[in-house]
This record gives sequence, C-alpha cells and structure tokens, in this order.
Amino acid sequence: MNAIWWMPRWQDAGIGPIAEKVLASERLSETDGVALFNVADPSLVGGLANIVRERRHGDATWFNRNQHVNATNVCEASCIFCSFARLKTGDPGAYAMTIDEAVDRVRRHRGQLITEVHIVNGLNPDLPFSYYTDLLRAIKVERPDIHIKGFTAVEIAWFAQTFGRTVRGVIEELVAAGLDSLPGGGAEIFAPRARKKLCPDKVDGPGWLDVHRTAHQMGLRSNCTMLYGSIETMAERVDHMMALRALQDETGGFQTFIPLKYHNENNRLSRLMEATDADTLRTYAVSRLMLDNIGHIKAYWPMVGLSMAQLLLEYGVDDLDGTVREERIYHMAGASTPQELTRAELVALIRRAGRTPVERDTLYGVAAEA
Ligand code: V47
Repeated sequence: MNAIWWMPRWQDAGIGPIAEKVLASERLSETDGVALFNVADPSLVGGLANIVRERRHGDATWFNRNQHVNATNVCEASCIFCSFARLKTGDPGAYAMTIDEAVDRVRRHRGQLITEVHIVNGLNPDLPFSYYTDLLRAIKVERPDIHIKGFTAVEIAWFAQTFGRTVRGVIEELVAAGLDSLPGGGAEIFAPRARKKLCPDKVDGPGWLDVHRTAHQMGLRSNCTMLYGSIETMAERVDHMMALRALQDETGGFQTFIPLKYHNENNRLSRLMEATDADTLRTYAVSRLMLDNIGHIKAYWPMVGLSMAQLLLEYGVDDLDGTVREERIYHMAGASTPQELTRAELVALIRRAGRTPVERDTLYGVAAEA
C-alpha cells in the first residue's frame, strides 16, 4: 500500500502533518511522538513506521544465534517490576553460579554455531569484582571466537560505586578480560517520577546514559531499551526516546532499540494489567519513527510472543532476538514463550511473515545467507 492510499487516513486521524514529515525524512518532535501515541488505530502509525523500516532495510530481517547467561539473581536493588531477583544470598530461589557452572552453560553448546553470549546479572553484594573478570576470561578460554555482550549500565555504575572505580576504569577492566559490547538493559523509564517508583535504588537516567556515553567514547557499541506498559505515561515514553536520540546524535554508538513489554507475574506490580496488543504495536511503530538515528528496532520474541513478533515486522521492526537459549528474566515473570528457538525455526518464522531473514553477528555484519 503506498503513501497516496494512506494519506487521507492519516489526515482523518489528525497526523497528516506528521506523515508529511516522515515522507520528507524530516525529524519528528516530542509533541509529534505524543500525538502518534494518541492515534486510536495502530495500523495508521504502523503504516508510517513500515515506510521507514523498508526505506532502511527493505524486507531484510536481522537475527542472530545467541545464548543468555544469568550467573546470579541475588540483587540488592528492589525494582518493583522484577520477578527474577532475590534480595539476599540464601533467600528462597536465590542463586549464584560458580565460574565453572556459568562457563558450563556455554560449554554445553560447544558444537553449535552460537556467535554471542548475553550476560546480565543481579547486583550481588557477596561477589568480588574479580568474579566478573574471571567469568569473562573463562568464557573466552572456552570459546575464543564468541562475542560477549554483557553487563547493563546499571551493573557497570554499581561496580564503579561498590568497588571504588570510575565507570571508565570498570569498562577498561571488563574489556581487558573479554567484554565486547554492552546490552541495553536497565534503562526502564528515565523520567524521575516513574523511575523513583519502579527502581528507586538503581542508577538514574543521566547515570545510565553516561555509562553508554563512556562506552561509546571508548569504541564499544551498545543497545538500548525501554520498559513499557507499567506505570509510565505516553509522554514519559517519548521523553525516554528523546534522551536516547540525543545521546545517539552525540556518539552514534547505539545499534538497536528494544522496547520491553512489562510482564506481570511474580512481582510487586502484579496488580497491573499488561499492555494491550494495540499498545505494543503502537509503541514499536512510534519507536521506529522517533529514533531516526538508530539503525535497528528489535523485537525480543520471548517477551512479546512469536506471532506478535511476526506482526511487528510490519510495524517498524527489522531485528529479532535471537535463538536466546535459557532465558530466565521473562520466564520468571510469566512469559509463556519457548525458552529457545532453533535457527531453522527463526528463519521459518521470518519467511512465513513475508520477510527475508539475514543472519548477523552482534555488530550487524552479515554472518550467513539464511
Ligand atoms: O532491564 C525485568 C526487563 C531487562 C521484567 O540488549 C522486565 O540485546 C518485563 O535488557 N517484565 C533486561 N521486563 C533484559 C534486557 C535485554 C533483553 C534482550 C536483549 C537485550 C539486548 C537486552 O528486562 C531489564 C528490565 O527492563 N525486565 N523484569 C518484567 N517483569
């Protein structure tokens, strides 16, 4: 469907001028972002986002072969949306793997062409900093070729504070031990009103952004995220995107943006209903339209589900994560998706949605023809 078909519908919905800007590749304003969230029919926003997606990527849909390692869930932060963390060592369900147990997670997949390990942990006050550098070194001994994307900005800021180092110093030591890039977790919502309620004892928005700024200045690439569908307003979502866009203007270091839908089981926000599918469609589409300087918009299928991930390929998404072995954070929050997909299943999922799968490495080099 081309823009001539869509234009009267965009005009009826009150977003004609925004559509004109998108067609002319002009930057949208914060007010435009909020207006897009107020459009009742998500397909109108999706139609616009799809124009941008296809302009950038055509039908190509990127995916990679990765696995997750969550070495400890002991976490001294008490984020009310989190189902994964346990406050103290010894609490029911709390765990901390030995280095060998964590490396064994990687060793298990030795024969498989996994290109990335994604490491995210709790803020565990009982482990020394050397635990993390030893973990990185041991993984690289086991699989020297693998890309390690690890430690959210929240973890890095906490290491700096807890172990008396600068953020730059922490990143330098982690890189020397084998770290290759940073994941996008821990961003949640930057707006102080919502952040204070959601995660009062975690690094604040400017602190999160500063870790990524430092990493980018040091030549590392990273990802960025937004937790949506809990207590935040639409204006706070757009404010979050504006902050990421401003940092990307400065550094160019973000690779992909991943909206993360709040899951409501086994945590202190369980009274909330989860985001509707219409809200999810709109959120991804608005992300594609507002983040005009970030290359990719990624759907994390363990969280949104497989059929929604396919539909999102029409709503601005060009990137699907991944084979994702052993995901814990969402499954402890009630996600009913499988814990992993094979490469063949991912390729089939993308093809069935009418798009062209392209296997990538972590830095978006083409890994193989799918
Ligand atoms: O920061 C925690 C979120 C994030 C819940 O960089 C929850 O490629 C929903 O950041 N409901 C960690 N969300 C995961 C993450 C991530 C995932 C996939 C790819 C990448 C990447 C990064 O998970 C946390 C938080 O925002 N989270 N609990 C919950 N109940």
